Amino acid sequence: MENSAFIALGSNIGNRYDNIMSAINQLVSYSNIKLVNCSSVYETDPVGYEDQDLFLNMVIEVQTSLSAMELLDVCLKTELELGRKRIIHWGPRTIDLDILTFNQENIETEKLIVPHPRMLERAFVLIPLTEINAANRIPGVDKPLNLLIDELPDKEGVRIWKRKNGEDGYEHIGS
Ligand code: PH2
Ligand code: MG
Ligand code: MG
Repeated sequence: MENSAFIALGSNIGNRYDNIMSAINQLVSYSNIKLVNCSSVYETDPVGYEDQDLFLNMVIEVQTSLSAMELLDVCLKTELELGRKRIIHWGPRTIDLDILTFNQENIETEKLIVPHPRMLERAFVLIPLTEINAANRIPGVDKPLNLLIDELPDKEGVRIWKRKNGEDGYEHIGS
């Protein structure tokens, strides 16, 4: 399990919390993906395409022996298994799994860009990420996360919804 990745999760269709928990359980059902940490769950105003329901968002940290591309395939497969349909760009979704960072790597391929290119502007990503990113840094970015968050305009759109309950995280995440 030599690789470390942070993954953002979001949902704004159906039972949003169940969708997020099912996605995490699906990921950790792979023997080569281990859950290391998870943030609180936040309720967030939609960004980009605003005429849609509120999201739940959170960030998790995993360790994995998969490559970044293999982890992406697992994320996309999990989205499909949970019934995601891509209709409107940035529109409503049952589940969205975005790889934010993969080790300290910069990856630019057609299918995957890491660190996630829009994460720096998104309070719904940076706020949960800071909660669990002890280094307080994104690879290749000079500013620490807490300063990046200070500068974001839409922080009020990100409200705590379910606080992480201690070291064990969530009762719904199996092992
Ligand atoms: N995801 C988007 C577009 N807008 N807004 C919120 N609040 N949360 C999201 O996860 C989200 C979004 C595209 O991935
Ligand atoms: Mg996304
Ligand atoms: Mg996505």
